[in-house]
Amino acid sequence: MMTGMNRRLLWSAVAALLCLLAPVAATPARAAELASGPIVTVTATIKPPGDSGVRFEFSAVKPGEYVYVRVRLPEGPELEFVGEDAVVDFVSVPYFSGSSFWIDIEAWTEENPGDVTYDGATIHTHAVAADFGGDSSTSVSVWRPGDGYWHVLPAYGDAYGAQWGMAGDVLVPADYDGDADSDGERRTDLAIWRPSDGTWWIKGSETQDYVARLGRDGDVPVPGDYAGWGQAETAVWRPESGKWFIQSPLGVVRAVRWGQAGDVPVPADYDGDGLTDVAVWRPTDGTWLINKSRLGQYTEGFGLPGDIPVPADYDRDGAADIAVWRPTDGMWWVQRSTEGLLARPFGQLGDRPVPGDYDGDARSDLAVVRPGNPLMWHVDLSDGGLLATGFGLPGDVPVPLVRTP
Ligand SMILES: [Ca+2]
Ligand SMILES: [Ca+2]
Ligand SMILES: [Ca+2]
Ligand SMILES: [Ca+2]
Repeated sequence: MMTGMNRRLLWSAVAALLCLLAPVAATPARAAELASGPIVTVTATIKPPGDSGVRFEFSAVKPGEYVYVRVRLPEGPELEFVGEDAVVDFVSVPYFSGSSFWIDIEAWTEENPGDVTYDGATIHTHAVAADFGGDSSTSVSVWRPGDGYWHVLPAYGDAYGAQWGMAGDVLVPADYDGDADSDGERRTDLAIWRPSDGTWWIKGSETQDYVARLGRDGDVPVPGDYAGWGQAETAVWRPESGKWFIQSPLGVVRAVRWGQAGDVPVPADYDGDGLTDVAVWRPTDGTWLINKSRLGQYTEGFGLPGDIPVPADYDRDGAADIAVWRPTDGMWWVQRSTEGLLARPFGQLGDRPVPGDYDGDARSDLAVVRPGNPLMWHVDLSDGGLLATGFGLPGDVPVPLVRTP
């Protein structure tokens, strides 16, 4: 098992990428330091939906200097700013629609004209899956049904454990308290759903622990931020009727009919507007049926019977991509929303897919857990390199595990 120090070394390439977790939907805009260097500090603020845009503020360390800044966004023109007296005014970027994205920043001053360049920075508006460290990275993590212990190996820092839940419970980790703090960290909360009585036991990372009630035995829990609260709602899908029951943080339940018995619920934000979309995958013929919150209903055939749906954002445009993992040959088939089709072998028969953003670059990484003692985690890091680490015992449930047909 790797030590915290080794992990830090492993992630050293990532350390250059200073991550900012910006507030999401409906939360007040909040500034956080995005990147800093010897010459210029850069601050970015994402506005809530309805007032879309991202604003940047740049300031030179030395007062009185002119600051030159060039910003490249995934879409739209290159932006250039020049300002004096250490501060450039806030600048709106009106075509930004509200999702996680990557920006490249160059900044320099007249005194230091050369190569004062930041590699870039990621702005997340979505909570990262299984981010127990609050570092915008998926944590290698397992749950042990025998004693209800969660064992977590964050991308930064040391492994730790916490008891929450018991045998028979279903894992429903998500960010229920929307706890983006001044550092922009938005931590996933330990949470379980108990089928016998439909209770949700949530261990808030910022708020007090609390219990919610929704669903019954036979339902499939599908928490997500369906309405743009900036925090996960409790939700279940009922296979027999195809109904989704979604409960707001205020306790109001609404029902949506989508899918039918035999489908696999695959909620995610497929249109990148910050809101989770109701969606199912039909294993019998490989059809995806997605009710996009911004772009409306969408159907596509992708995948074969026997595949495991693994939707996530693999190309860092803020929209979840339709994707399957094929257990028979270990192939990942990803219909990336901006970068086209990806077909890549990673993993083998007997593995379980556990995609997530383990290196924190806002691009989901291909990942599998291989049975064994310990369980072996293999991650194809999107910023380069492989992570292979033993973590967990036979019988443990990998926390980032996706739902299987
Ligand atoms: Ca939280
Ligand atoms: Ca959406
Ligand atoms: Ca995408
Ligand atoms: Ca990644």
